Formats: sequence, structure tokens, C-alpha cells
Amino acid sequence: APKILTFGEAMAMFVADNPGDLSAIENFHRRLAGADNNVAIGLSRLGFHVGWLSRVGNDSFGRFIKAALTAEGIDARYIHADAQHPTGLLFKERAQNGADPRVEYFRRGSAASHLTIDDAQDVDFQTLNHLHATGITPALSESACQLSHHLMEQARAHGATISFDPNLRPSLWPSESVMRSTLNELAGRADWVLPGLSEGQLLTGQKTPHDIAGYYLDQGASAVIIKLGPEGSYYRGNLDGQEESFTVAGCHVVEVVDTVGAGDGFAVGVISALLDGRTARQAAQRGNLIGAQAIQVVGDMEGLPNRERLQALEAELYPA
Ligand code: KDG
Repeated sequence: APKILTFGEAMAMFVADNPGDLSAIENFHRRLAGADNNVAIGLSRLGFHVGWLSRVGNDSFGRFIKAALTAEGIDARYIHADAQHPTGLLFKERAQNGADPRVEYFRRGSAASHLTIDDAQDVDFQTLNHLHATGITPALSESACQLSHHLMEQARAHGATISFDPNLRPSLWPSESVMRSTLNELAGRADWVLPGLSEGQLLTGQKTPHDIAGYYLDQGASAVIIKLGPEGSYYRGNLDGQEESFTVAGCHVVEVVDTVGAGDGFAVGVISALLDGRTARQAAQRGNLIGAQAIQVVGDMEGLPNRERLQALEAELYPA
């Protein structure tokens, strides 16, 4: 059974061939999207045995998702088919000049929004080392939110570590206050909390990385790593024995092609490094490094490196 588990909604994503408002775009390229499955792909490329739990529709896009993830080496045993509801879709503007592109979702009522606790029935928690959760899944529906709580609770009860990326998607939530309280509650179940700076500010009401981290450390996290964009990342936690905090500089990026997926790449770097037994500093560095790879391509996950490429990049950037 998989050693690492992620869960949530994957979508077929249509990226506009040209810049401009989507209403005027005729041609799109199809890719794969979904924050949690991006993380699954990144970890699988690094050689981890990863499972991804979800529901996909009994349609061409559901088959596309399952085939794409299987081709990436992801264990598909927890991908359930839902004959009643369609696979979610997403359309994305062509990004320009490094700005965040706009997206339009067609995912309300999707197969993945019908995820429930029942979908976790067959999960083998005994063999699980790590669970990665995002703040998108609990936004999909009440039942998907219950599943998020359930998986985190069970993972913790069985001694697995848990990472949590809040991944704020305000348009998917009924209100900002529900988003805030739900995500803070879920973060309270995690060991490693990975917000972006503005996400952390919005969720905790704190201003500085130090205070945002303090909020989640008080809730029981052992590490908070805050993404600072081009400025790198900030770590505060007690992973390596005693509490420490530091900032790790960002990586050089040749050209920002599309920022979407940076946070997922960051999570891949942090999780893989910590599971590899690296220090907190090395984990923050690897998060920056892989996040920087993700933004130099149009899609979310095309830039995620395999083990060999990662070793070459690390040797170049952080010579021993
Ligand atoms: O992190 C990347 C995701 O934002 C993208 O793949 C789409 O999952 C997605 C979402 O809900 O925005």
C-alpha cells in the first residue's frame, strides 16, 4: 500500500493558447490540474510510493486523469469512479508577464465534490508514513470536508506525519469566515503547515511570518514554512530538536511563465526532504528549488523534477 497519501480533486484543465479574456479564446491545450495530485506527481517522480484518493466521473476526462496519474507511477487503488457525476473541468487564461492567470471552474457538483468518508474505507493506515492535505478539498462540499478531517484524524492516530497547504480558493467557499475557521481547524491537525504569506495573514490575522508561524505552532504544528514568493521562504519550528527560525533565499528563475503550481512544487520539496531525513533548512531550500521549477512552465507539474534532476539542481545550488 502507498507510503504517502494525498486526496482531493483533479481536473482536466484547458489552457488558452493566447493571452486575453477567455470569452474570446478559440483554442486551448488540455493539461492536468489539481493541487493535491500535483504534489502526488512530484513525490512519485522522486521515487516515493504515493497514493491519491479521489472520485472521478465515468467520462473521458476521468479516464484521462486516471491514465495520466497511473503513467506517473501513482498508486490508483483509491481512485473511485462515480457514475452519477462528471469530472470537474477548469479553464485557465494564458498568463502574461508573470502575473497570476485567471481561472474559471466547472466543478460544482463534480464527482470529487461527492467524496465522503466512505471513500476512505479501504485506506491502509498501518503502512502510511505521510498524509498531505490541501485546503481545496474541504471547500468542495460538506462531505469532502468531513473526509479531510477523517483522513487527518486517522493518519495521526496511526502515527503518520501530516502536511497541510491551505491553498486558499475563496471562490469555492460560502464565506471568508467559514474558510478561515475551517482551514485553521484542519491546520491544527497537521504537523507541517505550509501557507503563503498572504494566506497566513488572512487566516491568522497576524502580520509577520514569525507571528503567523507562532499561531500554528501554538495549535500543535512542529514546523511552519511560509512561502515568500521570490523572497524564498521562512521557517519556524522545532523539527531539529530545538525551536529555531530562519529565512531561506529564493532561487533564481530565468522566466516566470505561469505561477500556478509553485506552491505544489514547494510542498513536494519540503515533504520529500523531510521524509528523506534532511534538516528543516534543507527542506525549505528544496521547497524553493522545486517551486521555482514549477513556475517556468505553462502547466502545473511539467516542471517537477525526477530524482536525478533534483540531485543535479541541488548540487549546483547548494554544493556540500
Ligand atoms: O495549485 C494548483 C491548482 O490551483 C490548480 O491545479 C487547480 O486545483 C486547482 C484549483 O482548485 O485551483
